[in-house]
Amino acid sequence: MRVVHTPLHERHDGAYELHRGALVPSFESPERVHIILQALEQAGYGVMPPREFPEAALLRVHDAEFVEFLRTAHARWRASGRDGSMLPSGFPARGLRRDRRPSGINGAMGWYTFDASTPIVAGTWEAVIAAAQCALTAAALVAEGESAAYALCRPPGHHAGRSFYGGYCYLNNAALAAQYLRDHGCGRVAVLDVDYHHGNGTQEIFWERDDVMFVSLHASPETEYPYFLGYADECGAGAGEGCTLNLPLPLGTRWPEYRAALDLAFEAIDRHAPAALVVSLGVDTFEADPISAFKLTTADYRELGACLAARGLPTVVVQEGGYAVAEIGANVAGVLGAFAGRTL
Ligand code: OKP
Ligand code: ZN
Repeated sequence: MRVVHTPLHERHDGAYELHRGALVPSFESPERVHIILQALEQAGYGVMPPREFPEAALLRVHDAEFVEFLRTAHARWRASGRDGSMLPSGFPARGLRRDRRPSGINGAMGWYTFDASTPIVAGTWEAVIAAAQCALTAAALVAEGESAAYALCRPPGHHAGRSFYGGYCYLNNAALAAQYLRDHGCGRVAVLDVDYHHGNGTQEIFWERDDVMFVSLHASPETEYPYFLGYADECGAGAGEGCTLNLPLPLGTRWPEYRAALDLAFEAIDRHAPAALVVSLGVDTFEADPISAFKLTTADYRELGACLAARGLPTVVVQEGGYAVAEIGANVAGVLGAFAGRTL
């Protein structure tokens, strides 16, 4: 299994985020990828840089004005006399207008994001398009006949929607990979999101589609981020009705219950009969994750990898979250090992 990676992710290094009432150093750090890469290189994986893709590939999933906002946001911020991390301070919640996008950068930021944990710095856009290209490259490898490929994306993507960012995510890498597969001869695609947090962006992007199914295992939004989406009664709409499946799980979930939910996920995926699988791989379900509360162990990630690889579907694995930096390499390598056994 090939690993697609570029050091350009380092250009994105948000200084801090709003977390439980305080500005704290960003959990989503370049070190995460350094440690994953080290573990995969040690395990002997072939690492390759991403190919270049035209902007049209992004616009298959994202709104053009939104992409333009991300591209120019930090320059606008600097032009207004500031520097460093951009964070918003107001959002168009209930009772406020959603039909007028403010012309100023502060209002535009609140318009396009939904939280204050997703900083934009001078190099964010460079890292964001590099991550998108990693995901597209992994999808291209699979479209061209590889049985599996891994995109070591950073920043992650599953909270980003057609025209919004948030949750450390700017462009939706997994959605771009799924759309690329659809556009290059692949039949139906299933996106399976195993990050601790609900993939609200991916759900939004494919909500009304029956050609890309979205299935997510995550901590219940009753208490966990992103709080306002990810309940079991969200099933898709229009042509996509029945093509979204949410399996929210309680705090403290361990492997046996997780595994049972995974079986339900695959029952639904099997009914959809996809030609390929995209896995949004977050390892923030780990017992020592600093912002999460599931209890998976490093050994459990090998089981998870075995469950995913056993489907025998062409698979694009896209990196999402995971903030227990010391163990993130072993946990990701644990999942990928099962695929590598099948494809090396
Ligand atoms: C991104 B991914 C809670 C703040 C939550 C955002 C978490 C984003 C997770 N106080 N901050 O799904 O791993
Ligand atoms: Zn997460």
